[in-house]
Amino acid sequence: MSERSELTVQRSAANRRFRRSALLGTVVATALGGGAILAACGTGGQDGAGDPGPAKLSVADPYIPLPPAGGMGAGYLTVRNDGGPDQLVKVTSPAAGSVTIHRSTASTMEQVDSLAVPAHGALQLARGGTHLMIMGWQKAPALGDELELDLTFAKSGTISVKVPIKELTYRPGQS
Ligand SMILES: [Cu+2]
Repeated sequence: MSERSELTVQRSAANRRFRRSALLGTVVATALGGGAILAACGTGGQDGAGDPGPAKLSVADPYIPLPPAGGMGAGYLTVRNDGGPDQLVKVTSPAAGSVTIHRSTASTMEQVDSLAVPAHGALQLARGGTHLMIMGWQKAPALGDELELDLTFAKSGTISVKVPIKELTYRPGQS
């Protein structure tokens, strides 16, 4: 009846979806995170106690599972960093009214102001973990569409990415 109750219904539907995928998401995130740590060790830097230098960021594997009609979308991606530390501080989209940074907890999710991008590592936004919450779509998203997301970092400025809308069950690495 009210906008508020409609939003609550959408929220709980999204929560159920996140809970269902939380277990697999955690496994994937752990595996990928381990890889990132190994990679970071491999790039050395043990001799340098000095300045880690500027961050060198790139965005990999962005996707949005097709949201329910008119509902909230979740955005996932990886920010790779071949330089010093940085922070993701804001995300906007020219085609969506609201993009917020969320962290899933055991039973729900909460908004966070920023996420650290570790030096010579990666920030993973993955199922069951941190993600982007996209609301206020100007046009109802459909499979194959792309949504521009503008990621603003504390040191590196803004990186714009075109994020494809994928099937609900999509995982990076699938075609
Ligand atoms: Cu969320």
